[in-house]
Parts: sequence; structure tokens; C-alpha cells
Amino acid sequence: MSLGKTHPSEAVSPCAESRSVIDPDTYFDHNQPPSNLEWAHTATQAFLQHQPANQRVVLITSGGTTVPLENNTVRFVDNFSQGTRGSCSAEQFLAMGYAVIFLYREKSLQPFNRHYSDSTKGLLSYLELSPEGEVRVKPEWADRVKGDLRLYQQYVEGGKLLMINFTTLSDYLFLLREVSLLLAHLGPLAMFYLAAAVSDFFIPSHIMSEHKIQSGNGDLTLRMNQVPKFLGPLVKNWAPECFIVSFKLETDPLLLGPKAKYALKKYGHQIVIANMLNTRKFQVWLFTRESDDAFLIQITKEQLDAGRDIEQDLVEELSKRHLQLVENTKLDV
Ligand code: PAZ
Repeated sequence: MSLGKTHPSEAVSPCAESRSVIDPDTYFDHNQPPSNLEWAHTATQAFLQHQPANQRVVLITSGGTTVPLENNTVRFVDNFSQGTRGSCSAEQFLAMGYAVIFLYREKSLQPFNRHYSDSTKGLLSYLELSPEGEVRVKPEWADRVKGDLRLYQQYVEGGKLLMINFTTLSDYLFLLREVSLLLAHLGPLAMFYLAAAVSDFFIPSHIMSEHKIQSGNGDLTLRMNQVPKFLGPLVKNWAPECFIVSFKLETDPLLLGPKAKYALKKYGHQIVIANMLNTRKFQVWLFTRESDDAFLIQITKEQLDAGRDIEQDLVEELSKRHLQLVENTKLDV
């Protein structure tokens, strides 16, 4: 597949109109923080205090944000992301010795749990009753469950895995800012791995319908504002010394390369990982400011079907590059 050369300014959907975009600070002034914000602050602080000197820490964002249509929310706009990339990467980062803060969409896939929360198979399909009437894990799943449970307990109890959940776009942005400001103190030892699929459009809460939108008046027309771009403040103000990896997802191959390069140029962070919706599980491209060419990581469909995760190769590559930055920063001091 070729990555296109289209200029990103041409990459505007045919029905988008130009509108003023509010700045990120104004966003926080006009939206409600999530109920777990204070808890997340305290838990992150305690988590970071517990880490030994020189511990590399990664913040992984995972799953999709929702955009409510009503303040008393009955309906919302959602997206496809299941959290596979984030949850699988969390397992890999932990295996590589990182401490992981996992900021994930409630009910999306979680590390070590992800194989048992398939929407087509419920918990009961992993269990059976013994002849004595005891509940037990089916023999074909026993080794896997034992391994995952052991690792999960080891990392959570050992203070290496902290999980923080969000649902809406607004929850996500408040929590991202809060955790970023705490992680910033680690400088280059902290990595941001921004795999969550974050809504591009939203309805500000002060113009949102308070109660359930009523039917009976014909068609519903929605007007949504563009979400301010938070990568800018994250890179420049919240965590300027950290190693920041963002993701770019497209469905049109002609846009993927140009948009990844545009993001790097605009925000000046370290890496953009570009992926296509339909091939994201076996192909990703790493873009950096240092090279014009993308670095391709891929596995074969046969490997994928045999249970290999591309995140294994991706996280190994990122960890190597992150370590380089940490080492270079030490030399600069
Ligand atoms: O969560 P998932 O494994 O189903 O999908 C992962 C992904 C495609 C959401 C992620 O790799 C990604 O590209 N996130 C950024 C999406 C964006 O451009 O907003």
C-alpha cells in the first residue's frame, strides 16, 4: 500500500464548514470535570511516588471517547475503537519493565482481561460446572487464565499498573491533563502513548439539550463544534520534556502519510504512528521528524491468525527509541 502525497489542507470532509474553534483552556472552563478526577490525581501521585529512581513510565490512552447529545445523557455519539491496541500494548510495556498508567474507556478491553471480554462470548463461555457442581475454568482456557491472572495480580499489587477510566470526551480531556501535569516531573523518563480514538466534534454542554431530545418534530439536525486540538498544549505546556507518541488513523490511504507528517510538523513531538482502519492489526508506520520515510512495522496475516500481536514489535521499537532519548538527555546534562 502506498502512503499518499495529498496535502493535509485538502483532507477536509466535503460537508465540513469552516468554524471558529475554541481554545483548549476555554474548553476546561466550560465543561464539567469527571467524578473520578480527584481520585485519579491522588492515585497517580501515589503511583509515581512508589516508583524507583530512573523508572520509565508510560501513559497509555485506550478506547474511544463518547460525545453526549443531552446533559442528562440518553444518547451519545461513539466510535469503533475497542481498546485492543492500548490493552495489548500495556501488557507489552509491562513486560519490558515499564510502569503503566492505563487511561481507558470504561467497558473497553483491559490488559490481561482482554481475551475474556469478547462481546460475542460472555464470561460463562469460559466456565463449566464440575461433576460436584463446583464452578471451574474450562480446561482449554485454564493455562491462559492462570497466566493472565498471575501477571495481572503481580503488576497491580506490585504498583506497576494503574488503571483510570473515562467515558466521555470531557472526562478524557480532564484526566489527560491531570495525569500529564503529574507525569511531566519525570521529564524524558515518561512516555505518552496516545492510542485512544478521541472525538473530533462535540456539543458544548452550555448549548446541549438539558433533557432527552424529544421526537415528534420531524428530523433531527445536529450542529457540532470542532474539538480543540489538545496535542499542542500537551507537547508545549503540560509535558514538554516527555517522549510523546501520538496515533493517526485514516481510511483513505492517500491521506495517511501527509496527515501524519503534518501532525509532527505542527506539534513537534517525537513520533506519529500511522495506521489504516482495515489493516491496523498487522501494519503500522512510524513517522519521525528526523526522516522523510516512514518506518514500517508489519506482521503477516498468518502470524496474526496464529495469535501474534503487532504491538509486541511496536512496543519493542518504541522502547528502544525511548531509551535512546533518555540516554541522550543524560549525556546532555
Ligand atoms: O482500539 P483499537 O485497537 O480497536 O484501535 C486502535 C486505534 C485505531 C484507535 C489506534 O491505533 C489509533 O489510531 N488511535 C488514534 C485514532 C485517531 O486518529 O484519532
